[in-house]
Amino acid sequence: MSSQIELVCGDITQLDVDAIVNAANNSLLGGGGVDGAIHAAAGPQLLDECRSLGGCETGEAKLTRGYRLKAPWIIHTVGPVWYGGDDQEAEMLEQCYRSVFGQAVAAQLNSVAFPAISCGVYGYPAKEAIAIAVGTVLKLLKTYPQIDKVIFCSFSQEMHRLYQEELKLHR
Ligand code: AR6
Repeated sequence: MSSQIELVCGDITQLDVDAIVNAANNSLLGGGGVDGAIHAAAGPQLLDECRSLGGCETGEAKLTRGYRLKAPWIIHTVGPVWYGGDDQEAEMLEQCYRSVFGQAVAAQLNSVAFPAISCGVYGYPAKEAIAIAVGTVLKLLKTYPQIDKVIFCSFSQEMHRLYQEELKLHR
């Protein structure tokens, strides 16, 4: 298992990292789930900045400031909606992790915390999504050594356990 990866069970808005990742929607104008929690914790200036961004395609990522968060930056990405698995969901989910790393490297950030992108409202099966998240991040960490810490933040013990099991497979 990569020593750069940490698993945390809790609220991603409380984490002290360079950037937390938001599982947003194409409008970038807020929503429920982790998106709602991040907007509530960061404060209204986040929505003002998001309005200027012109939305975000699925699989892409955009950077904003973190405002009232401990994390100075937020990287917003839009995961795929799960339509059964034959609609390029896996490719798009992998692309989210790649796009987030692209933004983090461009902004010279060193630590990033991810929620389980697409695993809530967007319905992606958790085990499959976590396999993509962990596998893709392990590859990206080799390519971009300047990223020295990635946290996978779960919001439930069940999700936390799935990350632990997936990481064991890579030991
Ligand atoms: N900290 C960490 N993880 C969280 C938190 C939190 N505070 N809150 C929820 N999660 P979701 P999606 C977990 O639905 O599936 C929004 O409305 C949650 O338990 O937030 O990508 C957007 O605007 C789940 O495991 O994101 C979009 O419309 C994971 O975060 C849509 O939902 C992702 O769940 C995006 O859906």
